[in-house]
Amino acid sequence: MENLVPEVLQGSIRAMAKLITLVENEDSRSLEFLGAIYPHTGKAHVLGITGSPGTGKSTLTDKITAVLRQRNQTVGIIAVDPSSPFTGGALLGDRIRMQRAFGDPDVFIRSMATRGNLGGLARSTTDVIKIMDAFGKDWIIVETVGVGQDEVDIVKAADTTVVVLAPGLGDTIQSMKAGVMEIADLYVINKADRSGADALVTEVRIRVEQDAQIKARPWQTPVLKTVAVEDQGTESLVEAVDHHRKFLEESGKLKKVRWEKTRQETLSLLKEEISRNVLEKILGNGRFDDLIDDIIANRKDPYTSVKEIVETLFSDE
Ligand SMILES: Nc1nc2c(ncn2[C@@H]2O[C@H](COP(=O)(O)OP(=O)(O)OP(=O)(O)O)[C@@H](O)[C@H]2O)c(=O)[nH]1
Ligand SMILES: [Mg+2]
Repeated sequence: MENLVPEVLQGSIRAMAKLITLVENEDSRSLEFLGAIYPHTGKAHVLGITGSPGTGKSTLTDKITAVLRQRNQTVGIIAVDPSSPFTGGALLGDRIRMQRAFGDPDVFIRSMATRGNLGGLARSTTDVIKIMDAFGKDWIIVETVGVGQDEVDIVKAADTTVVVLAPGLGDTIQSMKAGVMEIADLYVINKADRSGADALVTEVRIRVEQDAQIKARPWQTPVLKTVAVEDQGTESLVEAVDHHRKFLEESGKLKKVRWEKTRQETLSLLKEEISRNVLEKILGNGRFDDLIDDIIANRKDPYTSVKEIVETLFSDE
């Protein structure tokens, strides 16, 4: 296989797309390529956009992209869709909604659906961010559905996280999981053309203030209103993101955030590598199936057996 790395670094869209496919297919060759592009990463600003289904995340992403393009900034978009792995229906919808961005060679859109577990998706999303970053994208926008604990891992890859809420979707602050307050750098109440938007803004603002009183935070989480379909409030939203980016840089927090991110990424790579190697060793010789027979026949129990396996593993070495 050709070495895709020089081409990606020179800005070949074809090579970038190929490398992303390798990552998605968990092709073993991708690790070597990812290692080689790694020193060229760290320049892009990663913007996470998350929120309940249908709140307007894709529409917002499209409008934000338009604002960034007016500034001549290049954009990579990753639409993560953990909820519908097989249909592709939502992805198609995203594609149509982001149509405008599509004709522009400086906007690269990639949809990603889960194959296995969400942990795997968080890993491959991180890898795709790295590829787009090394390619030279100024901004990388990651859209994820939901703000449950599972998605938090995906969002952790972002420098700035926008949580999108909308009136009339059962989106109340009570419905928000505890983790959401932790990850939101900015709240957007979209569909402000609908009734209930102002009430939702007030509700979220009160909650943000309460939260700020409990934990003294240097960053005041803004709560903004948008009507994405009419492109209202998107300019201010991008300005608020700029503001957050500046805050991260000037307060030295960006360094801390990236250190923590690098730690998490390296740790999850390590876990993956350990479990792959160790399981290969344990499952390779067929004795594991004999053990299951023993467990079923009550000759052994799984708790003691697992402990024994691990002990043997380490005493071997
Ligand atoms: N009234 C109104 N409708 C909007 C607004 N923004 C988006 N919509 C509509 O809401 C629907 C969902 O918008 P999307 O941008 O697809 O929302 P999403 O959050 O990306 O949806 P999923 O990816 O499926 O979770 C679409 O029909 C949009 O046209 C808005 O500000 N006002
Ligand atoms: Mg969407």
